[in-house]
Amino acid sequence: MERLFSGMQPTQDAHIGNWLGAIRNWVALQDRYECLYCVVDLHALTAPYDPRVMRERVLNLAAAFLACGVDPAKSTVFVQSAVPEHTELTWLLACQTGLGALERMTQFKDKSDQNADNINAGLLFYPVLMAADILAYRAQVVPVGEDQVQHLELAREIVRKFNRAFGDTFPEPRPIVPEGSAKRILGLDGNAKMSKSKGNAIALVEEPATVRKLLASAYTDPERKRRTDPGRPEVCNVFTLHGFFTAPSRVEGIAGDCRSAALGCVDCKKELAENLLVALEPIRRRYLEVRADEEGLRAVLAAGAERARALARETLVLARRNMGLVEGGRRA
Ligand code: AQP
Repeated sequence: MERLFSGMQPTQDAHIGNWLGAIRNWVALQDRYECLYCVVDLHALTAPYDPRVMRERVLNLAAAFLACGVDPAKSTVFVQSAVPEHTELTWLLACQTGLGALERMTQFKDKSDQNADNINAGLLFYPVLMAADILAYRAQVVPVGEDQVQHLELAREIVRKFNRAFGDTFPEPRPIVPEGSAKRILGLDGNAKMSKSKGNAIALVEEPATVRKLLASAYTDPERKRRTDPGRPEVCNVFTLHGFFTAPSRVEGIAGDCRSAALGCVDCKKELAENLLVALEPIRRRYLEVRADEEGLRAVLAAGAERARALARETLVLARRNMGLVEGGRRA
């Protein structure tokens, strides 16, 4: 089986965009690849955060992975900072990465705009750490969302440069877009990508009353000002979300009723809220169980970290040796 790596940041609790665009696919990929799924807490340090809540967020996100069906018996589930080889490899790779390439990354530019008062070097190094995450396991396959394509391309470039300079060390990781994966779910503002940090998200585990309230505030077709105006489902994010949570036969009916104004936005959102709640209920139930057993959750993460570390150590021995570093200085 080929090896697959994917990670998610514990910036806030996971949302339905993370589920549709990533975690849901991870579950399906477990039977086809040897999967490593990681809570990438070191990446999350690049944005301002409160150290008192970070620990909770890491455990919440790991619990969300399991609640969605990531199975530790099939996949290695762990926390990035528990495997220090990620940061060591980051340095080795950084010395093979052009500064200009890092400065050109779209996400670096976007995040620098968002954090104008905290443009830290970690933001710039983010793609190198991401390359290290993948290459520490010599993973061949990476499921990517739209916004990670550029970073993965850079990781491939780093591999080519590294292998040219030091001999064949890493495989070039190949992006895969899993079947049926949602490329870019928009937030409740109907405009920007649903993001943990943008406050436009519906959390994966949320009180039903909050889900209803949040959806009631969701933007729809901006040109539909009155209840009697015909709507345009093709530009409406609420309609797009129906596509994921409502039976296909009913989705067609909603499109027709929206266009003819037989269905108003308020009722359309209410219907979506109920369907969304049905889909999320089993995840929520399982999440509450997993999260209540913190000892069990920590044991899963400890076992995952141990396995991940053994793999990463092997890679680091090879990388250090190929780079000409002295081997005797530390235990392999
Ligand atoms: N809106 C989205 N639609 C589809 N897929 C999405 N993903 C995130 N948002 C959407 C996918 O989730 C995975 C993990 O993302 P991440 O946590 O590493 O970082 P992100 O993409 O930056 O997610 P957020 O929510 O936008 O986090 P913040 O606000 O902290 O930056 C990725 O596979 C991503 O494609």
